[in-house]
Amino acid sequence: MEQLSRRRFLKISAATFTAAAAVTRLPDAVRVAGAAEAEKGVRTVPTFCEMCFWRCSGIAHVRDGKLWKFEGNPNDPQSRGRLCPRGTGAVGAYYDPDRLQKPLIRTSARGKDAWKAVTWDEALAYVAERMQKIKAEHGAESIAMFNHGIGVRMLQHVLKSYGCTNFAGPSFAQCRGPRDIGFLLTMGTGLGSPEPTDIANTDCLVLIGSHLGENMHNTQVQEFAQAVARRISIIVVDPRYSVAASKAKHWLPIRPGTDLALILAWMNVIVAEGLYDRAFVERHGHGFDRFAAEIAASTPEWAAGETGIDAGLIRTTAREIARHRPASLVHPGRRVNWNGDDAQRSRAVALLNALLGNWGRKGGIYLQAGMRVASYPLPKYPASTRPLADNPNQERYPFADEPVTTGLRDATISGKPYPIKAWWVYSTNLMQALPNPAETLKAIDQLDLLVVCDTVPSDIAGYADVVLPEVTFLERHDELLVGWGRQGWTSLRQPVMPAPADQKPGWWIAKELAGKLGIAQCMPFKDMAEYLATRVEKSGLSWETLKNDGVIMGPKMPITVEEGAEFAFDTPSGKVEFWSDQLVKAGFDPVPKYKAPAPLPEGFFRLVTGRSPVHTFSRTQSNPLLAGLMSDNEVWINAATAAKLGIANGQFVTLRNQDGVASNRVRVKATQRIRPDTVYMVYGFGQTNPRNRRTFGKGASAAQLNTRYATDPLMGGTSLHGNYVAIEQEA
Ligand SMILES: Nc1nc2c(c(=O)[nH]1)N[C@H]1C(S)=C(S)[C@@H](COP(=O)(O)OP(=O)(O)OC[C@H]3O[C@@H](n4cnc5c(=O)[nH]c(N)nc54)[C@H](O)[C@@H]3O)O[C@H]1N2
Ligand SMILES: Nc1nc2c(c(=O)[nH]1)N[C@H]1C(S)=C(S)[C@@H](COP(=O)(O)OP(=O)(O)OC[C@H]3O[C@@H](n4cnc5c(=O)[nH]c(N)nc54)[C@H](O)[C@@H]3O)O[C@H]1N2
Ligand code: SF4
Ligand SMILES: [Mo]
Repeated sequence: MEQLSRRRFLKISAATFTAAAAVTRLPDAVRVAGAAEAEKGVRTVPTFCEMCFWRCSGIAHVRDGKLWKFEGNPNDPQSRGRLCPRGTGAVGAYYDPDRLQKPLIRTSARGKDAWKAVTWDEALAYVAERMQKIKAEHGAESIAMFNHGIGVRMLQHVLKSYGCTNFAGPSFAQCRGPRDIGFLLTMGTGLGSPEPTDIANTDCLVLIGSHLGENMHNTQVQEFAQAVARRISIIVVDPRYSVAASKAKHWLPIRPGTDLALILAWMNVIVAEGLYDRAFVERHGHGFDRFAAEIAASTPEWAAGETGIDAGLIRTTAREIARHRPASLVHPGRRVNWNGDDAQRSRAVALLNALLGNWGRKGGIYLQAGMRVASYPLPKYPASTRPLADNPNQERYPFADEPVTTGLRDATISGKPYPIKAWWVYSTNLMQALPNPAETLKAIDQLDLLVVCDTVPSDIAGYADVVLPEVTFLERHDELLVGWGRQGWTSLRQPVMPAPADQKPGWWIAKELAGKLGIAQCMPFKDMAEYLATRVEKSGLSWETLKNDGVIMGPKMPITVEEGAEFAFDTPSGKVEFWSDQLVKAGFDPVPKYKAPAPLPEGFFRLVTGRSPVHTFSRTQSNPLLAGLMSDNEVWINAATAAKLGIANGQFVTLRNQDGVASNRVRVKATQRIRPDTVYMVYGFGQTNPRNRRTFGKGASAAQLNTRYATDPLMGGTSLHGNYVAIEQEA
């Protein structure tokens, strides 16, 4: 039997599968590259997008040697032939005049804008020499890496082959980590990406924060649009009237930081009124009675006082959610790190879904299907006897199953459990991604070497000792994407255009570096095309087909479970853990317990963040096409609050947080679409590298105002909504 998911949670015998699985039907593969003949002078190349990490496959069109457009690949289950605005805007990333052009070595103090352009040979010789010295003095573990995205694969492989062990990305502790750990503790599996939410077939969708329509994760947004057209029940919980809220039957404008009270009250109603899936809970629930006793006091009347949401509305929505089960779905969220105790809130979301009995059911959470692709035989990595620096022996964050960025930053500052002397930073803008940039700078002060590999002069590149200019995703091969979803798939990233200057692909940089470090044998292939073709052909798939079509689909597999099927969850009890013995053992609450957020100081507002549909984090602000759509961010302030403060819509203000840290000047959006006690900004603006003309000083940085953050004791996630700001008018 095929493996169903990486952290497989259901142990199902083959005979119990439903035959007619809810697999999205894709058209027969379209010959993408062959289409070129039809349009004279136009070359088409399929490749997958890196404008965000949803990884849609697209088709690039090149006309008369110019990159003309990038559109969706109909063969691809992620894009289904359509890209989001950022994907379409990828053309602007290629033509961005502020792209890094040549390797740079810093010629003055860190953070000063003085550099010399050097050859790749000089740059990598410089890096390799410092790495050798650090390894000799402190061990290879003292060279750490921060990274995001698939492009890092070969660089990471070379560092691992050199003996490095410390790698961390913000996609865990600053993003989906608390959610995955909450679900892992409860259901025995994390959810990964794309989330296995069957929005296409659900009759009731609850979005807690998840701002689909601004969060442009393509497939989900397409299914959400269809759900709106199908007129299903949509319930949105958000202190802000988001795009999703504007499509909802119920908008619950919750007081930030109190969501757990609402979720407990919903479960209270569903349990007290016997509206849950009794058969599922009896068969698959562990500790349900103790759980029910724990939440007995969490009534809607109690929750109303915490959340600011009417008790009657809490009751009505609870019944509505239960009425549609099992085709009722509480979206697990993606960036759930709001308050620093988010793994427990995510556990409550998992339990609410369990009460609806929607696991492996149509319109609920489906079972992820994958496909097998052979690996390339590579030499083994040297063994290390030292613990990982971010979370030695899992003692700091007992349930973290990926490295914690801020833990690695702490280790760099303290030198414990051992000194960290070099950072490689690949495709992550740490000054924006991590809370409290002052701590990042303190850590950088401890380093003998900071290498940043980026495509544009990012904030973090401004502090580097060596800057390595990578080509954009449109100019390179990367590791294969092996996707898990309703049906497994594999897609290819391949070069569309030549590099416009002296930029190089990550794999090429890795290979050159390996040579200079004396470990060339760790990349025993001529180039990435040879590596990829080997993997594909070894799997019995056709390299030609993949190059031409961009995507190869895996076998169809059942993604729902048949009524009455025998299966077990991959938790210690084999069941959904309504009561968690492993949490008790580790000294944590067995059932999520609500803790009220600290009260707002007088004259302050809670600062929360989110996304613009046309930008990704801080990675697209430099793109001329996307900057043309939105060049800076605004601060959303409730219209009545603004009037009281004498602030007009469109006026510039400064935000000053509780620790006295001030933002850049930022435009006010005075609107009724937000609670009076909350202000909102799109994250990723207010960048600090003067070499980037389109981003420098544009808008305000939410990260800079995040001086205070709480850390999730279960898994190391950091709160990003824990700061208060006062609004200061310009003289
Ligand atoms: N305050 C606040 N902080 C947050 C969040 C928030 O909402 N508010 N969101 C959090 C979340 S959910 C996430 S996932 C993280 C994201 O954080 P990051 O992963 O750090 O994302 P970016 O900030 O976009 O940094 C990406 C960097 O990669 C560079 N880059 C882009 N393409 C390429 C490429 O092809 N090659 C190379 N070498 N570099 C490239 C970009 O120029 C940019 O400098 O941030 C987290 N931090
Ligand atoms: N266009 C675009 N799309 C993206 C991205 C991007 O950069 N650009 N990034 C992608 C990534 S990596 C991620 S992780 C996702 C993140 O996107 P999501 O996971 O959908 O949302 P969050 O960032 O968690 O939350 C933002 C929303 O939560 C609301 N909110 C703030 N505080 C609270 C609170 O206390 N309670 C409740 N209920 N709501 C609150 C905000 O008003 C906002 O609407 O987006 C993905 N999609
Ligand atoms: S969601 Fe948009 S930016 Fe992200 S991969 Fe897909 S098309 Fe690209
Ligand atoms: Mo994220």
